[in-house]
Amino acid sequence: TGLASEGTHAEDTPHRRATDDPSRADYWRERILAKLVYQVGKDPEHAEPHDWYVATALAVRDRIVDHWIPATRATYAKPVKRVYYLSLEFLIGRQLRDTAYNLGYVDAVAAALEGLGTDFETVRNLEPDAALGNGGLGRLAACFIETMASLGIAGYGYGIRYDHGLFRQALPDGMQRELPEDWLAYGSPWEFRRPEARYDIGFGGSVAASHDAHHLGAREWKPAETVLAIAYDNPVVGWRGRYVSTLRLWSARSKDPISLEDFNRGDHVGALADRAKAEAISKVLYPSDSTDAGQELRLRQEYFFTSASLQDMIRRHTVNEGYSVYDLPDHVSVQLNDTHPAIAVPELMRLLVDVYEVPWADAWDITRNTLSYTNHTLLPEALETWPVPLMERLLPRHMQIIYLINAFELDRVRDEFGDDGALLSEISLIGEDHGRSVRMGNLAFIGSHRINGVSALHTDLVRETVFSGLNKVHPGRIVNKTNGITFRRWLFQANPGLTSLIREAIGDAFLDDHEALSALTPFADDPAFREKIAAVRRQNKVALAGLVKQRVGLTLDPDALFDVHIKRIHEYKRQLLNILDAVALYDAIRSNPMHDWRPRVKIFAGKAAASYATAKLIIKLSCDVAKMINSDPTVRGFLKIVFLENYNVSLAETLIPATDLSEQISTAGMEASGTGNMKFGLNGALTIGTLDGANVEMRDHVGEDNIYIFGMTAEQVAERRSQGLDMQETIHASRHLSEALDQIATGVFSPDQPDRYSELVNTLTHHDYFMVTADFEAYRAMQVHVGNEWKDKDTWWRKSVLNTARMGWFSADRAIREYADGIWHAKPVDRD
Ligand code: T68
Repeated sequence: TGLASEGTHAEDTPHRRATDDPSRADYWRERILAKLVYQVGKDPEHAEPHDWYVATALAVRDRIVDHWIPATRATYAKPVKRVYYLSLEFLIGRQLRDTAYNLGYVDAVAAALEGLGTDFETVRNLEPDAALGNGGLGRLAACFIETMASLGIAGYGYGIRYDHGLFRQALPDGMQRELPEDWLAYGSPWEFRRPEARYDIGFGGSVAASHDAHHLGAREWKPAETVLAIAYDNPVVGWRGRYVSTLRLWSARSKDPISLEDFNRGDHVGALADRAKAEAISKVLYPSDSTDAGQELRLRQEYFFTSASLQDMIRRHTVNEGYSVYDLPDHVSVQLNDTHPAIAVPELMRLLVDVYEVPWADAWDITRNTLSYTNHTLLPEALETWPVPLMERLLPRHMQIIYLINAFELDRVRDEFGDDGALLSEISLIGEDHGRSVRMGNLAFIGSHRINGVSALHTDLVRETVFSGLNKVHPGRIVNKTNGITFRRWLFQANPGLTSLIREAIGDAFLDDHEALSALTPFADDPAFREKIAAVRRQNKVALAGLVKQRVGLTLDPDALFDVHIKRIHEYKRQLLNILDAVALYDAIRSNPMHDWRPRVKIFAGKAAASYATAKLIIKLSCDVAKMINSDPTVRGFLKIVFLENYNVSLAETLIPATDLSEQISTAGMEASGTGNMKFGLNGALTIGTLDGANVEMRDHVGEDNIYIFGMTAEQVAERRSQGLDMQETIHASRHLSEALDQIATGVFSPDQPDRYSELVNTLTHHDYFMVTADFEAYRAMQVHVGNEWKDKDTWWRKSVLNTARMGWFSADRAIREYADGIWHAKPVDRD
C-alpha cells in the first residue's frame, strides 16, 4: 500500500533512495517542488512566498495521511471506545509547525526550504491562524484534540467550519474596531472536503400526531426547512505520530443552490435568498465569550452541528461497525464542551426514539450513559437559556422531548425528596424568570452521566452554586477535571531555546512524560544553569522587542521586567486593576525620581466582545495611559506600557516565552480555571495572581514561595459583596488609589475628552462588583514586592526554574488521562 504504520513513509526496500527518507532535506526538496509545480501550478522560478507555504503544507500533509489511514484502520480492526468532543469552538491556530514538529520533520523541512531560497520561519508565518474560537474554551478544545492523538485515544472533534473566524481587532486611536477575519481567502491546505459525508438538518415545521396514543412513542417530525451539513476533515497529528485525530468541521449548504423559478422571473437576488439563509449558519463565529443569549442564528448553529455530529457518529457505529444503537454507550463517549451542544440531549433521544424506534426508557439510559458535560463558567450571563416560543418554532419535536424529560425528572425528585417547591423549580428544565425559557445547563446536566468543572475550586463552586439542587438529587455526578495544556505546542515548539536547555540538563524523558520535568528541580540551585535560563529568556525578549518595534514603533529594553497580561478583556479578569497599578507606579516614579527603579514593561493584549462597551473602554484607557506614560520624559524609560493589537494563538506563542511576570488577577471565584496561567508557569514566568481557578493548584504544585498570591479569597469576595458594593471608604483609605482614580476621572489621560472615564470611575466607586478597589492595596503591595524580588536575580531565576520543573501536572496528557479513566472509560488504540 505504500503506507507505513510507524513514522516513516518509506518502504524497506533494498534500494532505498535518499529521497525516500523523510528525515532528510532532499526528501522534502523533491516533494515540495512537486507540490509547487503540480498542485499549486507555479514555476519555482516565479513562486511567491505564499506558494511555498502551500507547497510545504501539502507535502507535510501527505505524511499525515500516512499515519491517518493506518490509525483509522487500526481503530476498526481492534475497536476501542471512540471519544467525540463536541465544541462550537476549536482555536487551533497555525498547523504547519505543530504537524511537522509532532512528526519530527521540522529540521529536515527547514533545511529543504533553505536550499530552495526561502526559510521555515518565513513560510510558517504566512499561515493564517485558524481562529475558530474566542478564548480559553476554544483553545482547550484544540489542546485536547491534539492530546487525544498523542495518547492514542480514538478521538474526534466535531465543530463548525466558520468561513470567518474570530474578528480581527484594529485599534485606531485605541478604540477597538472589528474587521472580518478571512482565514479561508486562499483556501486551507490542511482540510479534506467530504462531499459524500452529508446530513439533512431540519428546522421548524410540525410534529405529526402519532398513530398509537402512547405519549412516549415515536413521532414524525416534518421540518419546514432542511439545510445540508457537509463535512470537512482536518487531521490532527499526535506526538511522534502516535495517532491522528479527526477534526470534522461542518459547513452549511442549501439543498437548492438556486431557485430557477425566481431567477427566470428576473428576481436574480431573490433566487439566492434561501441559499443565503441556509449558509448563514456557518458564516461567522459568534464573537462573545459570554453569551448574548436569544439569537436565533446561534441556536441554529448549535443544533446544526450537534445534529450532524450525532447522525455521523451513529452512522459510523451502526453502518460501519455493525453495532446496535443499544450498545452505543459501550463504544462511544460524547463530551459536550459547555452547553453549546446541549441540544444533543433531546436530539439523541429523538434519533433513538423516532428513527431507531427504541423505547423511551431505554433511549434515556443510552443517552445518559453516552453523554457527559463540561461546565466552564459560573457567570450568570453565560448560562444559556432559550425562550420556549423560539424553541417551539425552530425545534418543535425537541421541545416535546424536553417537556417529557422534565416531567419524568420532576416526578422522580418529588417521589424521593417530597414536594419541595424551591428544589423543584431550581432543577426544572424550564425557567419562569423572564418569560419561559429552556435552561441548557440543567438539560446538559440531567442528560449526562458526568458533569465536570475545570479546576478544583471551580468544581466546588459548581456544586455549591449553579448546580446545588441537581447535585443534591444526583450526588456524585459532578467531578473535577482540572484543565491542562499541550506541552508540545506551548513549550517544545514555542520555546525551543528553553526546551534544548532542559534536554541538556535532564535528558529526553520529559518529552513523553511531562511529569519527568521534576528532574529539573535540583538545577534551580545551579548558578550556571540559572544563567543559561536567563540568557534564553533574554533571547526571547529580544525577539518580542523586535516585534513590538515593528508593530507599534516602541523600543523596549530586553533587560526590563516584562509584565504580561494577555487574555480576553473582561471586568472580572481585571485588566483595570493592572492599569490602576500602572498609574500608581507612574506617580511614584515621578514623585520619587531618585529611587532605585528598575525598568518594567507592562504588556497587554486581548479582544473585547463587540457588544461589550465597558471592555472596549478598558482597552481605550490602557492605550490612553500608555500614550501618556510612554511619552513622558520624566519616566526615563522606567515604565512602558504596550497594548498589542489582534491577540491570537500565534501572538501568544511569541509573548509567553518572553514573559517574566504573568498576570492572573481575576476576582476570586470568577475565573473557572485559566489555561494561560499554566502556559506562563511552564515557560518559567512567575505568576502574580489571586486564589482563583487553577492558580490555587499551581500554588500547591510550585510552592507558595514561588508564586505571588495576593487579595481576597472567593469566600471573602462573597462576604464582602454581601456588605454592599459602595467603595468610597476603601478608596479613601488608599492615597495611591484615590489619586489614580482622580486622575483618570478628571481626564488627565484623556485631555481630548476629559469625561471619557468619569462613568467608569463612578462605577468603581459606587458599584465595584469585581472588587477592583478592594483588592488594589494588596495588589500594589505585591507588585512592589515583585519589583524588589526582580532585583535579586539569583532568587528570581531559582523560582523561575522551579516553576518550569513543577508544572508537569498541568499537562493536557494528565487531564485527558483523567477524562479517559474517570468519564469516558476509553483505552488507547493498539496500532500493532
Ligand atoms: C473559559 N471560558 C474560562 N468561554 O473562562 C476559563 N463562553 O477560566 C477556562 O480556563 C477556559 O474556559 C477553559 O476551561 C471561555 O473561554 C468562552 O469562550 C465562551 C464562548 C462562547 C460562549 C460562552
